[in-house]
Amino acid sequence: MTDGTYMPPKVWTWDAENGGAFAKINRPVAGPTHEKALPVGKHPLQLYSLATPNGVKVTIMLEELLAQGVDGAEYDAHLIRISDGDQFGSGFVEVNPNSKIPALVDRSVTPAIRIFESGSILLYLAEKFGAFLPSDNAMRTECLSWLFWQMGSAPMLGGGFGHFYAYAPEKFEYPINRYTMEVKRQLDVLDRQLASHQYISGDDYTIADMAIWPWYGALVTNQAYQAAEFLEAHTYKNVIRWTEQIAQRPAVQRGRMVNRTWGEPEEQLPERHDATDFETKTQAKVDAAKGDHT
Ligand SMILES: N[C@@H](CCC(=O)N[C@@H](CS)C(=O)NCC(=O)O)C(=O)O
Repeated sequence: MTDGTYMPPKVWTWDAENGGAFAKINRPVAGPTHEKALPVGKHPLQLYSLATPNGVKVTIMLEELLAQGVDGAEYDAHLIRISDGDQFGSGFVEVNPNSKIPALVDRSVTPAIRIFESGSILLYLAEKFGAFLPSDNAMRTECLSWLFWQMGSAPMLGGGFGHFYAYAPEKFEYPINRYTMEVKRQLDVLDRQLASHQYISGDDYTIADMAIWPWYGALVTNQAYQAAEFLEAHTYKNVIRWTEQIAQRPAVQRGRMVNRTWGEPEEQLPERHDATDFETKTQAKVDAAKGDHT
């Protein structure tokens, strides 16, 4: 570094202590760091996750399926603490070689099927249960276009804008400008689409909404990066209308709680193994029970 200008060396070397948030878990290599088998619960679907926007997509889908009476969608949701490096345990890497949540194992089939990447998981569940993905070819294609739009766009929001606006060790104008420009463009894409459509891909609520809502809904309601004012989120009126509409769905409210270990204790359900856990095993209930016994 001279005059504050970074000159890349001939060959990059790994500075494990670069000071940024998540520096502890970021590595330039893949594969497991330690031996650890994954727990397996009693249900056909085993989810290994955390309630980040990528994790919440899947728990919303599973809760929506159960709300429709799809018993085969019963699931165990095991907590993966990514800040502790659980995603680098050998068992997790066997399910997702990319070491990122969410990861799902379908044990209702033999041999069991592993599914990683949230978009792939949503599509797998939609096809397996014939739900939240239109059957008409044109509508199905539109839905999948938006699903894949999310997969390509959200890294600009999270890894680009969110990282440099909220997490980088210093505020750098260049990347913040670059990614703010892109995120505002993406919000405008959504806002224009939602001006003439109730849901992202048309009249029906689909896996495209489930994929997009946890990221862009959180952004415009100031729940991600505290950036709503900076981005003038209130100007994306159609995105806000859609965000609020989806937030009212009981399955969405349940899905948001699963594998959540921060925020209000009554909104945290660190692990979910049964539908009744929402009543009996929230962090608020656990804390209250501890209080009763001490
Ligand atoms: N494209 C992936 C992204 C998954 C992802 O980035 N997961 C993050 C949490 S939101 C993670 O597990 N990070 C841990 C790590 O990078 O080590 C998906 O949609 O499933």
